Amino acid sequence: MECQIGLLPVVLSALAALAGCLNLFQSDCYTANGADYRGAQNQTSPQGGKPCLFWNETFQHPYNTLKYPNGEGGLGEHNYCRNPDGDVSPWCYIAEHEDGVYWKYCEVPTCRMPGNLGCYRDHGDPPPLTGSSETSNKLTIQSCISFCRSRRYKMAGMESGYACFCGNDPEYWKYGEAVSTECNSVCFGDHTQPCGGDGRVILFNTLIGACGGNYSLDGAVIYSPDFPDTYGPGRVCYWTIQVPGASGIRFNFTLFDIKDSVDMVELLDGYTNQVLARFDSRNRPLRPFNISSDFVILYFFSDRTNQAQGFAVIYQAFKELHPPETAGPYSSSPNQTLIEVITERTNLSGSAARSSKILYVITTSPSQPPRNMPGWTVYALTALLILTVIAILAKILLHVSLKWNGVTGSRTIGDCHRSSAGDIWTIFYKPSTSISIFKKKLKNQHDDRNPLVGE
Ligand SMILES: [Ca+2]
Repeated sequence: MECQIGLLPVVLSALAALAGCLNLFQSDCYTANGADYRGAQNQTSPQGGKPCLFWNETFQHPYNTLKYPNGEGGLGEHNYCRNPDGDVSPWCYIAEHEDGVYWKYCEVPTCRMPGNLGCYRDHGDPPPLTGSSETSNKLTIQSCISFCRSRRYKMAGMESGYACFCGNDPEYWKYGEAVSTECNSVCFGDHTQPCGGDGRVILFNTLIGACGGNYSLDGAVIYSPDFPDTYGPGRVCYWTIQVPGASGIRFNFTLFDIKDSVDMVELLDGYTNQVLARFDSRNRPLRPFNISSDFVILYFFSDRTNQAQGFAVIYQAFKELHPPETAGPYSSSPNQTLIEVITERTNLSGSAARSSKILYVITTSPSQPPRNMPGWTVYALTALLILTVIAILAKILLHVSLKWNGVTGSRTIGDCHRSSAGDIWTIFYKPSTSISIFKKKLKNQHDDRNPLVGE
């Protein structure tokens, strides 16, 4: 399953990686940490890994089918690798030996989200990516990707949880690829995401999580804005998918997490801008479907509240009269495209009423301010703006004076970590510097961050 993308020129490799090296539809994971992995690997590595224990026999540990009897997190009467606690990668319990290790991360080669180019060795001189770089105590995969994307780099790499590298280097692979479990350092800004390791850089295509784009490849994966972080508030994004010569395009939402009914995803006919399908928290895309057009616009909208993970959608253009058949119940009528089925199921009159509003948003500037603003609102906003500027200036002055006083002190990373959350600080990154701020979680203690508990 390993992709030989390193042998291709960089642009091609980046595109091929996003298309998943032709394994687009076989990838088992579309989240960055494999929380959606439901495959059947039952040892910690495909070659010579330790066998996993059955989840219905691990009652001495917090994660077992007695505590989670309804398949939460993919647990069940099996011993497959899973990630029920929002860790950075799938893992499983193993038989405990005298060394005290009773769980391990699983190296699952099929569980690499499209756009993740892999985990690579970094000896530091030169680094695998030689463009811009930064360090941050709030690093997430997307904060690094956004940093690199804004500088027009095609690849972003994270290392040791807090370092971010950008580049277009075609030979990023030349020090060798490492197994995915060597890139399992948590991102300092989000402990559920993997951000490389000690002397290991995890690389991503910077198209991931972009707000919009133009696609003309036969197939690709498109992620919601800011992915794998939750999508931001007030996002208005659209992507064009135009594949000349195609008779239709098949869509498959492999991930869909939208929590309120205002946020939504729509598919529009690229030529007429007619809304063909709308999905939100109440109307989820349950199965793959086809659209009989070679030009489709994907549209996403979020309001100010209730952000969520978002979506990952695979599209694949087809040219033959009958599309590649993997369809489920939607294909009950062979001459009816799936989008027609969906349109039938949707309340068309209601859709049409809301469509015009949406098309207005698309065809006009999304950031257009509201009109007919009362005069007092302008004065209030101006006053607020002035106060904000004063506050920011005061904070900068305070910060500068603090930094001036304390810059000669031997401020360690540990100190930095304990400093207040709003504090701005920088680590000077050195490859192969061993840092272990975060303790490994204790699986024999109750973990309050447990996403399955949901409290
Ligand atoms: Ca919302």
